[in-house]
Amino acid sequence: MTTDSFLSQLPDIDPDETSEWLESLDALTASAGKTRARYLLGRLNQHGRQLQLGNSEAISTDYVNTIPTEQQPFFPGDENLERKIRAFIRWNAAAMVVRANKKADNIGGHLSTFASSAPLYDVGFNWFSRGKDNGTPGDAVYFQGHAAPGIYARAFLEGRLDEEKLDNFRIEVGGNGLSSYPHPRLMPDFWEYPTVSMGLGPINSLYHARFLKYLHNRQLEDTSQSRVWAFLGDGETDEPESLGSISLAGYQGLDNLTWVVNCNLQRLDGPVRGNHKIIQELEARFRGSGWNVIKVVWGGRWDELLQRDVDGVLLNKMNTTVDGEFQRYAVDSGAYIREKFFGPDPRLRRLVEHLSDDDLRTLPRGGHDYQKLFAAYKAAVEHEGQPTVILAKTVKGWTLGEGFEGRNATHQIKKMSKTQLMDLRQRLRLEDYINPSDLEDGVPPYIKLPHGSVEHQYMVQRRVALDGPLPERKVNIRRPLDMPTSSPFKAFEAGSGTREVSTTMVLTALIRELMREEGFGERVVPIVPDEARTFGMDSLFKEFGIYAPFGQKYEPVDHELLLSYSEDSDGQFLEEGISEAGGLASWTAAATSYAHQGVPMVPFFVFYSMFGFQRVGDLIWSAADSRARGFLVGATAGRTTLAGEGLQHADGHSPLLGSTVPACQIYDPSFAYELAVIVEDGLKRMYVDNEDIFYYLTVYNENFVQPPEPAGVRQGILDGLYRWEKAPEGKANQAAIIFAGPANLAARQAAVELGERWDVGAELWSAPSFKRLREEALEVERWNRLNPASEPRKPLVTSLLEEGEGPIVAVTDYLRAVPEQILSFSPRPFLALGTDGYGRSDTREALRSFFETDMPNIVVAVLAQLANEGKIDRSVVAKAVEHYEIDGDAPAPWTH
Ligand SMILES: Cc1ncc(C[n+]2csc(CCOP(=O)(O)OP(=O)(O)O)c2C)c(N)n1
Ligand SMILES: [Mg+2]
Repeated sequence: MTTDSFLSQLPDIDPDETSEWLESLDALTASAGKTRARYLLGRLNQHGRQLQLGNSEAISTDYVNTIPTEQQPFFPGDENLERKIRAFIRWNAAAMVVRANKKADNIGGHLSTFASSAPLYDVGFNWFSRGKDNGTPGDAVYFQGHAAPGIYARAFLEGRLDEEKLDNFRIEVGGNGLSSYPHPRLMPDFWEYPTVSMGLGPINSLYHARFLKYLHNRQLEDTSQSRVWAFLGDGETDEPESLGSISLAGYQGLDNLTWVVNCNLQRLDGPVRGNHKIIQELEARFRGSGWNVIKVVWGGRWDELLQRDVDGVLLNKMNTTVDGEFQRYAVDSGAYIREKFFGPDPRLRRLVEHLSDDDLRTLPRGGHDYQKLFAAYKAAVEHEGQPTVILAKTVKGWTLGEGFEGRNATHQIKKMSKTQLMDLRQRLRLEDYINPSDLEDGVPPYIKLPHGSVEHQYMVQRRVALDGPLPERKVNIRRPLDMPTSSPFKAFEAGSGTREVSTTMVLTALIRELMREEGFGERVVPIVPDEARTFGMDSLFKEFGIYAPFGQKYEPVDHELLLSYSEDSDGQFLEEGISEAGGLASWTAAATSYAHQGVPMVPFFVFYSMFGFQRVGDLIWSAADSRARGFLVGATAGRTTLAGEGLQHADGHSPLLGSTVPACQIYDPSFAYELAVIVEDGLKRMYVDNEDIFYYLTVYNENFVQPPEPAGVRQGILDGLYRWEKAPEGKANQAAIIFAGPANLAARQAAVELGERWDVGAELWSAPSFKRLREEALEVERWNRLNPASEPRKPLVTSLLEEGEGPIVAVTDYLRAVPEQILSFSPRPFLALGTDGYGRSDTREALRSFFETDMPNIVVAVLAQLANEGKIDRSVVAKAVEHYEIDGDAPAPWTH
């Protein structure tokens, strides 16, 4: 309740007493001034909280450090030595980027980001973030992507990377390079979490922390010793993914999560909030979302000024100066700062009389003050019940000198002149380590630390104390996953008898069977973004419980029902609310649990298929980078099968979008048994053979009788194509129809119709994966091209389709481009039908007629192909068009 509504709600039971308090405040303000009055109000408020009166905390506080100087803890390390090591790291990070750009012109890289955040990382590396050496999973650290040079530079000094590697920064093709940003796909022993697409690191880290709590609360693993750290940029917080889920971290009390936002006030083009204050804005948003916020705004040399600021004028100036102006102070002279910041108010001017212009210019920001940062990190890890965000104010390009610091263009500068390098050498006090003559050729040398040197020993010992190096990706399966033993897949072989069921219902049944599987079921993680009822998955709520870390504090409205909404602290079902991004991040956390915790989990993220690759494709790409293993399921799939929902819902292209992700295995099964075979094989490939792949499956809501599994089709299902039914014999002409998904219905009708009415014997083929077929064919094509001396091989799809005769028509509920993935490998004339165009609302029948994928259109397509081959006369096609009342003059569906 806000203070105002609280006041209007409660009667004043002692108005005289109230007046007395108010009058004292009036008197105080009149005599001691507004600042003093505000101070006392603040103290009262603080005291009220200590007495647990339930008074609310301010959403925004003054523009000063959250931790007062007197509460700063003792720093246990050797600060001078750490500063020296940091100078080495800074130098090497810059040298690496400069050298890379000398070696390969314009290969890129970033200097200024790490320059502004070096101590933010050092505090973590030296004092807080845990490695994996004692057999535990340690901490998860999400590094800001374009700060990667600094992370490499540290690993080099520690002796984990050699000079050749550093010289191959961004030169990866030769196999001995360093990736531009954190990419576990490319450096699977080093990087753990991809971050560079802005916003994905933050949201993934958040759900990672939540997933650790989930594992813990479900007693699958004690994760209490692992903390998730994410370093992000202040500009990055503009991405909806960055802040979109922070309230979840708040209400779920993720005190195992710490975010460090490097508030250098700049993004790529210029200021993040030139006319406002990003730190204040972020403070309010995080506090309002239930986070513990620690601002580290000012370095220690401001303490003395603030202590003498009895009138509050300095505080007022800090509160009212906008970020664009602060950025200006970072680049301008001490005289300018004296004039503009301290100048207008004589009391302020007096405050800094004793300081030289140079002192003023170098008054440090909090994010460059090691002790302030140490205090903040310590407070963060000790804080219970809430996640913590540290907002650290820094200067972009700090220490890099005039051309860099605070400049709007600084983000993209990647070259340094000899003068700039000399300047850096001096600022970092590296005169004893860098010989000016070594800078002549513009290829700055690296500083190396001999093993046994004081600095090297200190660095390594700090990491030993914290259980080993970081980052390091080390897959150590500590809790192996036993495969299902009771053959839960068997039930789907027989088909559904006379019952009409959809593949979505089959999927739910399959997931339930897997979850009930002794010893395996507990590892299944069903994830849904507020759509379980649509998919019939609400039936899992009661049996397995919906995860709620603090349990269910209310009796649900449907408590009398068998399938009530049951939340539980050890619930298995992850109900993510309306956030596909959140669901995907949650899935990624579960799908990488085998690597980060050594506890393989089997997540099924089931979403409206339209809101998958299209909506959160970048998160899926980053999951692939993370080497995720699990199942993504696009439910209510298909452009004509989801009948009434229309343009924004009717997915006709997700398999095509998905096919752009190399690790993604895409299957569009028609039947229950296909789905079961695919999932069974997927479990084996991912969790027994340890392939770093994941699956995208499409399931539909159209009910029909599920046929039994024909003999000998398993391999065909997995390979992507198998003959489902032979053609009737004795017909004048032959053809083949390939189908996937619910298009099997029209295809099967068309085969019957072609035989009965048009004297064509059409065989039916099921193609659960055009992507798989295409990839196999491309590999063969490449091999043939590059091995001309050898006997040419034949793609599987070509050999299979050579088995029959006559033209081929392929039909799915997606764009024609989906089956056309195999077009160039077809040995026979090939025509794809599909749902190109915008979806719309209507009945399935009307939509399939509109998109020309129904039975009549398949028949006409087969006949037209036969006519093209000269097997029948074109007049037969004309007859068919007329017979089925198809309007050949109607505009194509994709044109309107
Ligand atoms: C989704 C996405 N959009 C754009 C970019 C390009 N980009 C890389 S860094 C950057 C600016 C980052 O600013 P900030 O987050 O403040 O980081 P800083 O370097 O200032 O610490 C941009 C726009 C990106 N990496 N990802
Ligand atoms: Mg920034």
